[in-house]
Amino acid sequence: MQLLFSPASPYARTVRVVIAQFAIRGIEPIAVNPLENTELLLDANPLAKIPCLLLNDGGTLYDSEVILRYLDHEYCGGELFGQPGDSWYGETQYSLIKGLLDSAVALRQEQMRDDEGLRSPFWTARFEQALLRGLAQIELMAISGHSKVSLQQICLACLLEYVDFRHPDLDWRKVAPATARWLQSFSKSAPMLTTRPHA
Ligand SMILES: N[C@@H](CCC(=O)N[C@@H](CS)C(=O)NCC(=O)O)C(=O)O
Repeated sequence: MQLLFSPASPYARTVRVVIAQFAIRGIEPIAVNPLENTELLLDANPLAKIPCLLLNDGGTLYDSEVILRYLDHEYCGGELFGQPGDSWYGETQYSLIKGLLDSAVALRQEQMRDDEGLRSPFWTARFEQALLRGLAQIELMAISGHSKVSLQQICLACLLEYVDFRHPDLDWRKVAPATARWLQSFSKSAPMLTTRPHA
């Protein structure tokens, strides 16, 4: 199998961390820049988005949630998602983190529009506020309290390090100080260290 990813993508990073965390073998990472619209990526995903998992039978899986569910089913014994109905609150936490990933990436797109003189102050503020409100909510949840590494923890850590990478001026630690302390130790694990975002 092959995983199309970019070293900056937080969605792809959630998949890469799970692959490392569960020592899943047989997946070759292939770095692509989604904005270059390569034939490889367009053949895999008409949306031209990463991550994509190219399966050995010629099929392709996207987006990150589908790939994570596939890996969980095939290699992680259902430890990540559990059974439907096990925890609707856990599913909601995952949805909140996915929504915050969307806000952080949309905020990055606003940054990139600066070069074209098209950045929107309205949308910039809206994405920043969603991030700060969401992380204040996460501070109240018990996500970082679990001793066993969970899907929510992996995705949250990928989100927070992406925010630090692309939006270093967003002072999220003010609204989520306990989460920030948790990240300090969580980010030192090998799966996190070997997948740190870079341009
Ligand atoms: N919902 C998708 C989002 C994937 C996504 O937006 N990836 C970004 C990179 S971080 C991308 O490929 N962007 C290219 C584009 O939007 O054209 C997922 O979870 O995989």
